[in-house]
Amino acid sequence: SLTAKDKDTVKGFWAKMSGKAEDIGTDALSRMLVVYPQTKTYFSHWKDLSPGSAPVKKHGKTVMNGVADAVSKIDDLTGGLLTLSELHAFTLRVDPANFKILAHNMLVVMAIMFPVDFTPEVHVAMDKFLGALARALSEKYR
Ligand code: HNI
Repeated sequence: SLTAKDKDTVKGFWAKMSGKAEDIGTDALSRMLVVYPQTKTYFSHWKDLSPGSAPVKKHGKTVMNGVADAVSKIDDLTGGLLTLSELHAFTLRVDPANFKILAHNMLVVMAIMFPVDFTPEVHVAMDKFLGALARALSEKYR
């Protein structure tokens, strides 16, 4: 689980990258849809699922707002994300395995966009945080 130091590292890296959050969200979502095409089924109502399309950009921003909210609730992710978990479980019916897939794509894009700041220490803290976020989003499935 996240140590106090991990939480500080997550908050510090988030402060550095949050200005680029929309770009990170767009690139991570674009990459997920290309590399893991099975994820496209959830977005079949969009007109254009190609990398960087208008709906991909819009949703990239939405998802990163969710991640920003999670950073602010880092001490109680399970409680803080219950409503969002319910939405994904009962309304959107997203297979929770996909949360890990999106988290992986976010890490890849963060590493590309912040090659200097994305140290091994930041990598492990962000991996643990996004893992905890994925678990919190999976909470209402059980
Ligand atoms: Ni997700 C809608 C946050 C992972 C499929 N998603 C949202 C919304 C937020 C959000 C916020 C908007 C909620 C609202 O309208 O009240 N999603 C997140 C976060 C993660 C995540 C923080 C993980 C880091 N979502 C995923 C994954 C999938 C997914 C992995 C499927 C592969 N989400 C959706 C779909 C919608 C959605 C589908 C509705 C989209 C739409 O077109 O309205």
